[in-house]
Amino acid sequence: MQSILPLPTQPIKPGTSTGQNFWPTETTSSHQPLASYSPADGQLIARVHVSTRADYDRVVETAQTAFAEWRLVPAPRRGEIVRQMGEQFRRYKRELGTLVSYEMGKSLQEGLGEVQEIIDICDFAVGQSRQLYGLSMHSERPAHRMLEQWHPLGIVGVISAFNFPVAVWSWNAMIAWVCGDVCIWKPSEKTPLTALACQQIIGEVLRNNDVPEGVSCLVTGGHDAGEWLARDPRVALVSATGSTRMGKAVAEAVAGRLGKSLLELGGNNAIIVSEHADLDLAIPAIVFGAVGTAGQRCTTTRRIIVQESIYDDVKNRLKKAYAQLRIGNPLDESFHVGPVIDQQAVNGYLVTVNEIRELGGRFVVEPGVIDGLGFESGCYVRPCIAEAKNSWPVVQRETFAPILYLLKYTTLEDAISQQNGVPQGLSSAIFTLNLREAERFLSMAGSDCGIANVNIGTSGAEIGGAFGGEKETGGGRESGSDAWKAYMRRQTNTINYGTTMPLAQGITFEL
Ligand code: UN1
Repeated sequence: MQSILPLPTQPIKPGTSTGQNFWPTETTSSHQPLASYSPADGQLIARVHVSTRADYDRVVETAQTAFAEWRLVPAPRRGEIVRQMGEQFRRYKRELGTLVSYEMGKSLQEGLGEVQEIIDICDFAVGQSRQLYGLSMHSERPAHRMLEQWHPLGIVGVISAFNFPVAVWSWNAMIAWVCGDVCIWKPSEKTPLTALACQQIIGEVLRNNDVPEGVSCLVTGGHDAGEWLARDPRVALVSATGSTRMGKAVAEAVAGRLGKSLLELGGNNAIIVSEHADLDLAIPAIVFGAVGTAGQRCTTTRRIIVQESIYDDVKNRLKKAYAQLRIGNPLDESFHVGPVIDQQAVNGYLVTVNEIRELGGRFVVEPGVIDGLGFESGCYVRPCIAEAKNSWPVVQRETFAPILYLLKYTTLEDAISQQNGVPQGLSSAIFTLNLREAERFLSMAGSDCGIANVNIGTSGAEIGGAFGGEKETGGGRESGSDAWKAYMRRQTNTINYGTTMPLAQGITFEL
């Protein structure tokens, strides 16, 4: 397949000459540039400069200066700038979606869907820019007024993962910008080009609106760049998406300086399939949830918990559905499943597959790595299904690959306890037409996850809701609902417009 980008011979060093997309041109770097390979065909797409500590410090200083100005821009005006960004993403949807698909390996449909999430959050953020509401309270003292206001935080560091290389950044950045913050984005070292493309796409809007340079910054590199953000007291909030291991390191570093963090980490998402389920709805939801993005969404369906009376029926239907899956180049729309991100991910898949076998797990749909014509990158794996036990260590952890565990239950109570019986708490679902079962699943005694669905799968959350989960998922909420509050600081104000000085709590203090 032809590469969709010309292959530059030198590492890309985006300049500041275009202004407003701050990434320093000069480098004292002796670091190896990042090489971005496509998992679709194994081709080197480009090499990208890695930020040095000196680069990083200059970015932070520029961002600080920009913040002093940006916070004074009225929020609806900031919203108008984000609206224009949404227009740009509409214009470049196909190009960016294609690059996401090529650099990351998800299907073109899903690449386009990811850009659609950016467009949607831009629209949401525009409305939000006029709704940064604080409450007013009645004071207990006469001629006093109490209210709360929400002020911008400052610099927001956004650490994003390879699997949603652009959408997750936008959930954070668009909301942070209408809130009056400035952003420093550290994209995954596996997908630097999509990040560069986003910076280019919004650059024109920032220039046309005379937005100060430093409102949107990018630093590239591996975990040390992430660590700089986490340890830096100049960075008010670090929003990190990725593995639980990474999240724990970020949380510890940020907490060590009493900064704020917003974490969106691993999931181990289950679907309960009740004997009252409409299987015509359940089967496609399970299959897309398990194999979409080659099992590399944090919301991927990893476990299905099936009522024993319909277990064999569900198993057979899934077997049939998996037999129809077409695996191949993600840019070719006739395929359902593309590659995993790299060899490391293939190894992770194989380690888990071996562990399942060692534990005595039976594969209903066999695993394997695909080779031959069209699969030269070595990153194409077969989505598989294994009969397992919820307590197995391998089932308890998240393997970022298309491996689905089939579990059995007797009572709904047992199903809910298996569903909750993992360290993670991101997404969950039940398929049932029984109202009592559905409501029990959604009740305080039901799913313990940040997302709980009825008759839809675990992935594909809309941007309008708050996104995130509990336990090892990290507890953060981003995107819609009132997630904006994490990007602002709350200030409580009391104003005395009277002629006396009454104290609260009835205290008298006579001089
Ligand atoms: C992620 O995998 O980190 O809910 C984000 C979904 C997508 C976002 C996933 N809207 O599947």
